[in-house]
Amino acid sequence: RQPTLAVVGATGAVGSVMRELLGSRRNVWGDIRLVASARSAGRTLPCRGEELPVHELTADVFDGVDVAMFDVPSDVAAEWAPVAASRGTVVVDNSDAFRMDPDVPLVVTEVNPQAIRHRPRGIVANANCTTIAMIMAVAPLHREYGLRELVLASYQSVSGAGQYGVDTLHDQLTKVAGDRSLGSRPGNVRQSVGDDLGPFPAPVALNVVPWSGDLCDLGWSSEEMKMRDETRKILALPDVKVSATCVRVPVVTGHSVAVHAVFAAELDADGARAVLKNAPGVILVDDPANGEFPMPIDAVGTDPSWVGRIRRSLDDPRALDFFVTGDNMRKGAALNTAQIAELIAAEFAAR
Ligand code: 2RA
Repeated sequence: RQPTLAVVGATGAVGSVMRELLGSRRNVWGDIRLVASARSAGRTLPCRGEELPVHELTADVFDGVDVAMFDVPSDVAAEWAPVAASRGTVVVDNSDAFRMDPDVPLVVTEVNPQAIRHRPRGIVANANCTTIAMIMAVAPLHREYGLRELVLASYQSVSGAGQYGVDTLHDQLTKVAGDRSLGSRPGNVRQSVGDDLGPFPAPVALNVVPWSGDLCDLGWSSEEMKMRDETRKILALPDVKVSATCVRVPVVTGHSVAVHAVFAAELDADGARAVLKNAPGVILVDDPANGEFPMPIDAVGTDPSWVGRIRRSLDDPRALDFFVTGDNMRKGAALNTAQIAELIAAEFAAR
């Protein structure tokens, strides 16, 4: 039978992409129930070609729901995902509330789909957007060459911080537009942007901000810790070395990562290109002589991770450098969540 799906957080930025995907992907779902906070309940929203009512998030809303895709803040997910699971709903959660729980699989569907089978809490976690963009390219290379170490620098778009982040960048760009003196003297961009920094610790227009997330031990940010911890869990490499520096850039959508990957085996750039060309969910764009690189302005609105600038390290025949870009709202959030949910839907179809 076709399982019933709930979309929890249906009115948010990622929830909107989830609804869009439900209209464009193969239809594996029976009824779809849109769920949001009390504030949005009673509205209708387009989904799969019809206008559907938005229900308030309550325990009863999960009655008869087989699978729920959650895109809500972590504290809301921490409270409500177990409620849904206790009613027999399999939850696919896009927050960071459960990612490192040993009883919750952390899944990127092209990398470790088998992990969804062991889900004792009835919850499956979707990885962080920055991790997903990067791991889509690193995982197939790991299978071929054996990963030993990653040194990463992210270039994260403002939509990773939600609609508030997007609105903040556009508002700041409006303020700085046309003033050609900006950026040539200390502090003048700050003055022009003013005090409203939105979700960021510094102006993001005409700037890059080497910070994303919360402060963790020893000066690392939570976003940097996610890249390390999630990579280790998804690849089942608990000791692999990962160092990341996460940076916010004035891009609306599309997270990019510069990757330095060290492997057990020696490799060359052409061999790595051949691996990536055959990797599911990866597009190779690597022709610098013709100005072809992976960039967010091209990757936005698409499903794959775009990979290019592939070079073997000049100093280590086991190390590869490359650049990867992916749409953080799609594969980085809504799409991978939907793909996990579809794997679970297939279990219902097989019953
Ligand atoms: C960000 N990765 O870009 C976060 C969102 N989960 O801010």
